[in-house]
Amino acid sequence: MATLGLRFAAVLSVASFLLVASAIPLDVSYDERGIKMNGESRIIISGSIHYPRSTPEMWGDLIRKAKEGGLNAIETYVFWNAHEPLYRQYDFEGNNDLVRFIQTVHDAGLYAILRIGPYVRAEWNYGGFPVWLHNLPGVELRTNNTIYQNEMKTFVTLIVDTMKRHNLFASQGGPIILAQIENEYGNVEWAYGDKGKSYLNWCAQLATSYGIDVPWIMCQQNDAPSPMINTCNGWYCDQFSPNNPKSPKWWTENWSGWFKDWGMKDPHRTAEDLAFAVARFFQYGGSLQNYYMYHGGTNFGRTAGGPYITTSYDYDAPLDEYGNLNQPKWGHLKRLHELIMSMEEILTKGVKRNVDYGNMMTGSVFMYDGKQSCFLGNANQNQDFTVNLMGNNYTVPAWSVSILPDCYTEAYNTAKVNTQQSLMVKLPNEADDQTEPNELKWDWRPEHAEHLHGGVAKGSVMTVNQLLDQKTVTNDTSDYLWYLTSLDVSKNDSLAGKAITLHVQTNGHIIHAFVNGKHVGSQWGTYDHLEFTMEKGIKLKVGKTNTISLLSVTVGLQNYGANFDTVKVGIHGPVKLIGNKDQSDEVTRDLSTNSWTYKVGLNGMEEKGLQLDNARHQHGWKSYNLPSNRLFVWYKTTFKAPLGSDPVVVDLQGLGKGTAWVNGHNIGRFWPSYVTGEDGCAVTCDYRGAYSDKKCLTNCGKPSQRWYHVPRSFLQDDGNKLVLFEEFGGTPLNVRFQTVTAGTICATTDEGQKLELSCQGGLVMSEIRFASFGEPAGACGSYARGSCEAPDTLSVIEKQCLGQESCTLDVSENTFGPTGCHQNVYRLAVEATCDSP
Ligand SMILES: *[C@@H]1O[C@H](CO)[C@@H](O)[C@H](O)[C@H]1NC(C)=O
Ligand SMILES: *[C@@H]1O[C@H](CO)[C@@H](O)[C@H](O)[C@H]1NC(C)=O
Ligand SMILES: *[C@@H]1O[C@H](CO)[C@@H](O)[C@H](O)[C@H]1NC(C)=O
Ligand SMILES: *[C@@H]1O[C@H](CO)[C@@H](O)[C@H](O)[C@H]1NC(C)=O
Ligand SMILES: CC(=O)N[C@H]1CO[C@H](CO)[C@@H](O)[C@@H]1O
Repeated sequence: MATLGLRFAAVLSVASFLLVASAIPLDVSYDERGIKMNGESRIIISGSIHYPRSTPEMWGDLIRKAKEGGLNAIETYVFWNAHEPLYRQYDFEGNNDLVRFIQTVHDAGLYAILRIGPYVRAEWNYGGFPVWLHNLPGVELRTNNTIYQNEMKTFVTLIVDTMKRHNLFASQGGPIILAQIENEYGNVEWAYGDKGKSYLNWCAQLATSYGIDVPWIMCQQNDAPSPMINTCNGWYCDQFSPNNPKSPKWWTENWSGWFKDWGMKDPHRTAEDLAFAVARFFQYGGSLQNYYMYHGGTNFGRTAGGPYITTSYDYDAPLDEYGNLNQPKWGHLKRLHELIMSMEEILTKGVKRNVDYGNMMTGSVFMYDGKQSCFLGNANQNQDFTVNLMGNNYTVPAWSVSILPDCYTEAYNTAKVNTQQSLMVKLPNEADDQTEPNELKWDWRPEHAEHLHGGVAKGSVMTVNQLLDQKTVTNDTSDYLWYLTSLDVSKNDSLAGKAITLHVQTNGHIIHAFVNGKHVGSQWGTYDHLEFTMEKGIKLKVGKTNTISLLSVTVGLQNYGANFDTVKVGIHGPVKLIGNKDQSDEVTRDLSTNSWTYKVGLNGMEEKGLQLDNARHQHGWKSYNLPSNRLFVWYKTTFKAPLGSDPVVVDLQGLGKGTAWVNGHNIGRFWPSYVTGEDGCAVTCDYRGAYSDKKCLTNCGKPSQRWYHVPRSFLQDDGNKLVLFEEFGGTPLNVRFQTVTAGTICATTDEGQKLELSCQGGLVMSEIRFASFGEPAGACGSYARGSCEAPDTLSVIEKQCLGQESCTLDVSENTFGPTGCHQNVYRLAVEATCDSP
């Protein structure tokens, strides 16, 4: 964290140097067809990469892969609570270096779309709002409220001014071609009544007042006031039309997959279906679309929203969490992007004629300057159709779009994936001395909670006769809040001699309950059920003072919904003791208005800083008697960075729940003990039919997140430190560092196509395990030969590809020799193993 002035001065000198070469102002305008750059109509294919979800060291590579994947723009939100975590204390460093991120986009020659919000949703903690904002007296968020509007204006102005100062708007020669104010407000506006409408207009006026000379958008806002452009977010947007007939048809969030919460299986959206949605959007006159996400990345630290959003934000995006190509999705879309871009002029300027073949089968012919381009779209989910287009017959598989750039040759069909598939594997850390027997050495110490044993809580913030909302007390500076109270039980007390039940009602997300220093139970809710009641049998000491200590733990604050900011969290009560529950002599003692003392955070973290790289308290760690099944334990170990440049993950299998730090960097919450349900993972995934996040699931009956990303830039060559805070009593004995890379690559490619086979991260093809050109069947891992094939296929591929990182094959009889088959089109199936050279 630095003061703003200093930081800006430092960035300015670098940025102004970089900008010299390319600072040519661009005039950005639009008409109903789309965006115009210096008067020229353009197609924009953009992808979301959120800068705080990766590191500056990763940005260049991610953006380069996005460009290679055929994108011409990168979109990001701006994250208010990352930049102003505490009131007027700003952070624009490291992962939060927004200027550097936009500059990196610019350096790659791409455009940028800046969605300022400042509300973002994004499965980001509290939707991007800082919690201090909620704690301002009299404030109401996202509505006609002066206190809120003043703060929003201060922040948005800061961002706009920062971008201006670094000449980052297109009108200044920078990359930003569009900006967004608010976000999906249309989804919730009803809940705010007239005040909501008035706020919406105020947002539009605020945006316009900046005079940045690039268009402003408002997504999911079908009453967007002119000149705000209403845009679509969704899995499909082909049927969308903006409220203002002068606005173009733009798609700001095409969900490339879906996010995951703790307990959820891995969602997958197939390459076929995603390509189908994109192709249809352009068939129906769209001219700007953005993948949400193109790279999802990681919710480092406490940035995961929620509640219950996992640390991984992989999203099944074209680039995986670690920045690897997610194949075949990345490559299948790349071909589509290149084709759409090659048709830019005709799509943005051409006249369109639609043909309706019935049964949700449609054709579109674009005509311009004597040329024509065609789309054949089949939205029927189980029937293939053969249709006649300009005298020729074409078969269009169910749920697919064929693109014929000259209305004659089918250059692409969304259901025919001719790109390789990569199966990623995790490899052991060969750099670590302890690879034999592959165990890390651990030190441990308990979390010291003196207040559990009747001591006075150090650093307690307050004592009041009331149960308070957790975020109001903590300002969300920690996940942890102790609610502490005590009661005297005398011999003549009506509770004495009865069986006692402790009853705690909480609004979430986890509680650990202790009575007289003894753990009596832990419980948590789920993504769908945040509130829950805990009931545990306890023992009270008669004639003595009894302490009741409840640790309430948040797992990311609510980020979505009307008035989501007011959703309660923590123990709101009642908290009761029930004697002889459900019997005729039942008695209840309500403790909700007892004297409650509040203590924020953990001693090990807030007081001792055990997680820090240069922890003040090096003593007190033990290396013997590693605990098993003990709650609230700190663990630490050292390890060597894995060799090479492949992404690094840490496998936390065996642990319960907590937080992990590598060299002082918080790599996020872990919860591998949260196992997904057994059912719902079909063996095959049918891409046909409308996608939903319940389709094509994997990872049933397994930890919802077992591996955690450790960015290379968090590591040094030697002596790396991993610190864990374990809340549930899991064991670190199975913890391993690993690298992620493509282990097996497979492809089935039609004759006439070019197939690029490629390992990632410096690996080479060490074995061609299967190759057949003819009529092969089956899928990756279980390919089978057909009745005919070109006999030399394997040797040709071995000659071209073995020992290579990548190779390109012309899939034809020219390359492999005659197949002896009698089909119209032959296919190549190939499976190769990638290994270190
Ligand atoms: C919005 O707030 C302004 C002043 O803060 C007030 O004059 C106006 O009546 C409010 N509009 C609505 C619809 O509440
Ligand atoms: C297209 O299909 C129709 C109906 O099956 C057939 O009559 C016609 O001859 C075909 N046209 C061509 C060019 O193959
Ligand atoms: C939370 O913020 C308020 C001011 O908004 C401050 O008075 C209070 O001390 C803060 N609490 C913590 C635990 O930081
Ligand atoms: C219980 O006993 C204590 C003294 O031991 C006395 O002060 C108190 O009033 C008694 N309470 C009741 C409810 O009888
Ligand atoms: C705006 C929009 O297109 N929303 C769509 C999002 O995706 C779901 C599921 O396919 C559709 O039902 C919505 O219409």
